[in-house]
Amino acid sequence: MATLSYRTAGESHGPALVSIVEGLPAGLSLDMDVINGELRRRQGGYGRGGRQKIETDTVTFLTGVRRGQTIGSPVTIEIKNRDSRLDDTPALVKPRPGHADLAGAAKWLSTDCRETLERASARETANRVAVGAIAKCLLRAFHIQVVGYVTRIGMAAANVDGAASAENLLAGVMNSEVYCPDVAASQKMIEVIREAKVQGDTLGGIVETRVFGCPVGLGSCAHWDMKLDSRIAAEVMGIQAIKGVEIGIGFQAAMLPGSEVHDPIEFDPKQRNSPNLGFTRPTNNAGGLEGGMTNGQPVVVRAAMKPISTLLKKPMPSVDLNTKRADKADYERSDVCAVPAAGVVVENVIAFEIARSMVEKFGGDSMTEMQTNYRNYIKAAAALGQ
Ligand code: EPS
Repeated sequence: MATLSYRTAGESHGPALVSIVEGLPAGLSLDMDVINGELRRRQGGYGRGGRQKIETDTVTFLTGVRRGQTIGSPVTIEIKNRDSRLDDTPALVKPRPGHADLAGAAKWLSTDCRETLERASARETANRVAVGAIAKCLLRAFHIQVVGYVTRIGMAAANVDGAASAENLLAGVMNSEVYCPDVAASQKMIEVIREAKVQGDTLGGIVETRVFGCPVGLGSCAHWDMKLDSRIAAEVMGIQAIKGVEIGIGFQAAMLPGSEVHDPIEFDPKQRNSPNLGFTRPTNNAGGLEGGMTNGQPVVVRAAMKPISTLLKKPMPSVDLNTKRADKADYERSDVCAVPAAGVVVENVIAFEIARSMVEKFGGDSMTEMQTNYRNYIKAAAALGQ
């Protein structure tokens, strides 16, 4: 079975971030505007810190690409760090509650948390956004759109129309400094971030991603680790500061009877040859996934981000790892709120998982082969029954 995979490497203040992506079919056009545009969006969003004023994240392809297209060999991506000074970074001996500092220092037998935090830093998410943006280029060839947005920052919550189109959501996101399609809520979110900054505090929130246009049958119920919902949850939970992941109505399903949770199945012959094969659902509580497989409805994923653990004016109680005496946690330059940026990361790792499931189902060494396989599947599936 053809599959797609990636690894990332790089420290926050090392010379560069790199990723290797394997399994991309040959002949995939890599749109630099899309890839660098996603990196730019990750750097933005109201509430970001000083580092983003130093960096202009852009991708260089070191391998696997010729004249803007993949050639079937591993693709290596480089994103240079302008703030490259790893050897000169100071020791950090008073771990920040909530960060990887304490556990990492003990794990690697050190009293200096620096080496842990350099890799644990959310700077690494630039890698995952670049990889996800490549996945978006692949999904575009199959008219699959992935849209992410913010639904909550601290106590400021948005109201997002569950039936909104990808285009409407995108337009709303592009117009908002916090990447939230609800105009009034965006304003409130900016206010709560501003207030947190004045207080020297930080804020978390909730982000949501919807994937439009997935064909029925991506993922598999054959094995737990082939279920698309399990893979998406693992990818999203692997993002720095994410503490919860929901699919569809998620935890709310536990409170309602089955008759109010499950989405009735209807058939519209006009849509028979489309990715949903004509099977429409008046509701989408399942978030587009049943039995770990896409059911033709938009895939809906929500993630909760905790507030950033580096606090400027009110460092949390901690302990000096050298003296073991009580002290305040160290301060490192940081963000007040990175929820909008996290939304971009979530959206892109989900794009990667959808692309991986597409490659597994439709495979092939080239885009031409993969597109032929896709068309044949829709044709065969649409021809079933009367
Ligand atoms: C980040 C870069 C980092 C942090 C932030 C995310 O750069 P620096 O440490 O030089 O300011 O701003 O990382 C964290 C919040 C964290 O806890 O590690 C980025 O590019 O996203």
